[in-house]
Amino acid sequence: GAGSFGSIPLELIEGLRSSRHVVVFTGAGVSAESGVPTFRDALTGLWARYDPLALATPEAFQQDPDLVWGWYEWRRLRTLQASPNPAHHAIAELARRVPRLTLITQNVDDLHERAGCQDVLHLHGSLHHPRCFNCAAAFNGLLETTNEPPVEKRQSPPCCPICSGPVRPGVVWFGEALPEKAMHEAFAAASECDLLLSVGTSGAVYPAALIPSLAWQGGALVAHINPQPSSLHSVREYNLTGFAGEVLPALLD
Ligand code: BJW
Ligand code: ZN
Repeated sequence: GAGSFGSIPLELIEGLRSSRHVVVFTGAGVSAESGVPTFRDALTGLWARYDPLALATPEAFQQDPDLVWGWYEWRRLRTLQASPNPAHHAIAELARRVPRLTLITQNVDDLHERAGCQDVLHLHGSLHHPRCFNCAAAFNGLLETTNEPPVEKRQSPPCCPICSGPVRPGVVWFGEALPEKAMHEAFAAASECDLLLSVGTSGAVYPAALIPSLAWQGGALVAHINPQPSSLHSVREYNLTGFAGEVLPALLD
């Protein structure tokens, strides 16, 4: 169907109908309509208000663990208050309609899971799986789940019960390797799929940003769903310019 973003090219509608393996690759924009801030949007993005080098690197955590832990706790609690939006629900519905769907996300929230998607490949980890900074053991202790609107504040991370090292958020910081299994599966799926939907990502962060190009290089159709159009490199690449929560449900009509 046609929405405020214009009409969907017939090639894409037919590609989606005949596709045996669809990959959906998401970034922060898919959660924006749930009220979870993106990173690089000019006014509302996290990096417009906070310095990534002071918060999203292992060095920052070593230097000031209370600052970094408190900031991620604030984000984790805000995420717990958010709910999946029509974009998350449309992806879950698409997964039920096509023979095979691989969902790859750069997001550290759990909104895809809460919309009913299983086996999500989290390339940049999760806010909800903290681990020890020293020995990497998963931390299973209790963390706050308050419903009060929290504000970011310094707070000491819990101690690892195994080595007493500081517990860190289970996300992938700048300069850190991506989780090997998720990355391998994501690259393989992108290379062999028939159609890839890239939703709400600026494509600024590597190696994740390579994923759409692996798909069109492998002969798949690629559609970018984003209010900011992407530059196109292949005749198989399209822009569906608009909000994920509007474009994705329309794609299923
Ligand atoms: C909507 C919308 C709506 C809005 N609907 N759309 C120079 C060149 C190349 C690479 C490098 C370089 N210098 C350094 C590097 C490497 C670095 C990197 O890529 N840096 C670039 C920034 C230059 N990469 C790394 O460090 C990675 N690791 C690595 O390379 O390791 C090497 C290694 C190998 C072996 C051993 C050891 C090391 C790791 C990268 C980790 C990224 N981590 C973050 C933070 C996670 C934790 C946290 O949450 O705090 O991940 S950064 C941040 O960016 C987060 C995101 O997942 C990631 C991508 O952002 P995303 O999702 O695209 O969001 P935005 O905000 O950028 O875009 C939102 C989009 O949505 C916009 O386009 C909007 O228009 C759109 N939108 N509303 C649809 N309603
Ligand atoms: Zn430990």
